[in-house]
Formats: sequence, C-alpha cells, structure tokens
Amino acid sequence: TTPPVRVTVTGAAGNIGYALVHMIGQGRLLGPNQQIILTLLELPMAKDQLEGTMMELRDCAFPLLKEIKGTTQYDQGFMGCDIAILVGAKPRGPGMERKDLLAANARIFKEQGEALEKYASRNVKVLVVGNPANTNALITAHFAPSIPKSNFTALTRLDQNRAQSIVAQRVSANVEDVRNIIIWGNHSTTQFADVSQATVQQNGISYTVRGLVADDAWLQKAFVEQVAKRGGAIIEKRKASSAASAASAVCDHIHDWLIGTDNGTFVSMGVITDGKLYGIKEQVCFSFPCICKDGNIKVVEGLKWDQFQQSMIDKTLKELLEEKEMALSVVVN
Ligand code: NAX
Repeated sequence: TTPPVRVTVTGAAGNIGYALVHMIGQGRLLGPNQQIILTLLELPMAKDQLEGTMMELRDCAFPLLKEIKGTTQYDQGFMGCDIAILVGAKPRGPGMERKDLLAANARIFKEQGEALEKYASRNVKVLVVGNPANTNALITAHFAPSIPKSNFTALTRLDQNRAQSIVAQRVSANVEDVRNIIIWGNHSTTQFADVSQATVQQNGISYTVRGLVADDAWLQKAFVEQVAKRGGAIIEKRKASSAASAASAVCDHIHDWLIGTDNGTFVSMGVITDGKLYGIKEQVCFSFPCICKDGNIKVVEGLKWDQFQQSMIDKTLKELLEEKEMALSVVVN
C-alpha cells in the first residue's frame, strides 16, 4: 500500500473549503484507495468555524482520512505537505478597488510562498484558487524559489466545466462527451473560452462543436461572455458565490494532474510560462490546454490562432501583465 498523502487546504472553513474538504474525504482527489492526511488551515479569527468544520468532517467517518488536523499556523499547516490547495484569500470588500484587492492578496500569497518554501515537500503540488488566482499563483511561486515553477498552478477548471456544460445543454449532449474546450489566460472576465478544438461524441461519432452549433457569432461572443460571467450570475440567483462547483473543479484539477488526463483529452490549467510557450516572453500564470502524466503537466503546443483568437488572447495576457506589475510592486523589495 502507498503511504498517505499530505493535503493542506487553506480557507478550509469558508464557502468553498467546507464543500471541498468533504469531497476530499469521499475520495474525489486521488481516487477511492489513496489515504490522506488532511490539514485545514484557517485564519485565527475563523477558529470556531474551523473547529465546527472539523467536527462535521470527523462525523462523516470517512475511511480515507487517516488524520484530520486543523491549525492557524503556517508551520503546522504546511509541514511536509504534498498537495497545497490555497483557497483562502482576502475577499473584495465594499468600495475596494481592484488594485487594493491585488495588493492585499499579494501580501498573503507572498507569506504562503515563503511558508511553502520553508515547510512543504520539495515536490509539493500547489493549486491556487483564491482570487486573483493566476497572479496569486505567480507570487506564491516567486517566494518559493526552491520548488519548481511547474509545481504551481491556478484553477481555471471551473471555467472549463462551465463551458462544457453550456455546450452540452446547447447541443443536447452528455456533458462528459464534450471535450477539449480550452480556457486561455486569466481566471477573470477577460478569459477566453475557445471551442476551436472542441468535439462532441454522439452515437460513437465525433463531431466538432463548431459544426454542431453552427453559430460562430454565438460561440465567439455570447458563449464566451456567459462562461466568463457565470460566477456573477450564480451570485445573483443564489445570493452566495459558487462553492460546490468550485470545490468539484478543484478535485478534477488535482485528480487529472496527479492521476493523468484521458487519452486524447486535454484540460485547462493556469501554469507559469517559461518564456517560450506560445511566444509569451514574460513570466505569468496563464491558462493553457494541458495533458498530464505521472504528475507532470505538458502544455499542448502548436495550436494555431486566427485573428479573433489572437485578439482575445492579447487582451487576457495584457490584463495578467498589469496584475503582475501591480502585485510585484507591493511585495518585491
Ligand atoms: P470565503 O470568504 O467563504 O472563505 C474564505 C476563507 O478563507 C475564510 O474562511 C477565511 O477565514 C479564510 N482565509 C482568508 N485568508 C486566509 C489566509 N491567509 N490563510 C488561511 N485562510 C484564510 O470565500 P470562498 O467563497 O470560499 O472563496 C475563496 C476564494 O476562491 C475567493 O478568493 C474567491 O474569489 C475564489 N474563487 C475562485 C474560483 C476559481 O475558479 N479560481 C472560483 C470560485 C471562487 O470565486
């Protein structure tokens, strides 16, 4: 039997964290046989909620959870950690500008990068969920220099899953039969949900999404916007932000990263650019189509962009570069 894997979730008593820790207990991260030592890391002010969440988690009596720990300290939170899921972040308060939010979170993720550098396994796999997720992932990686950059990712799987379900509804297909929609760029309203490579399997035949939908105007505008603004639409109806769907996407992301993607299928993940990928010279955390095997992520290269795609990608890259500059100006030197 394989030894238990140490998983840490920050913000574990929050909206997403609460849903996520239960899904982890059910085996959604690494399958039904992998035991987990689960650490819940929270802010001191959420200590009661943390304890309450742990009580419920224990009451589920999940056989996979070998140990459940709760802490408000980074050293205990990240010691020997194999998988770090960074959900906790400063939310946007009333009257708060985007740059204030970026600055507050840059400070938090600097600290978390430093803590991972000090305490985590050298091969820790890091997934940043807390927003602005891509830029937070970049900052975290920057402050954990001895951990490979390829071990840091940001969550755009929720956007992919949203896009997949919207297309499935539109063409009356099963959601799992819709494949290879790509989310490019930032997990924000500038993200680009691209169906140029996407297919739908129906009765054993593979169709292109573009062919089936046969409405490029919808695919290039209404669809892209619907995916990008889905989070806001949910808040409006539910009076609370996406929680279960975000937690489920976290499980999909980690599962595919560590267990591997299916043959012929790619998934979207925010990864840190190396100066060569798709001609992006700067270091940013950008969402690409990825294939995973043996715990390694390989970006699918060589896809060609037409003018429309290029303009969408330029826009989201520009935003990421602005975010990077703002965040770095707060935490570097
Ligand atoms: P909540 O405010 O419900 O929960 C956040 C929790 O994190 C709180 O319990 C808080 O005490 C804790 N926390 C804050 N700072 C912390 C720190 N430095 N260390 C440890 N814990 C800390 O927010 P929730 O709805 O759970 O959302 C969490 C984050 O996910 C937000 O930043 C949100 O914007 C982001 N999202 C990202 C998504 C993505 O696809 N990348 C989608 C869903 C979500 O909007």
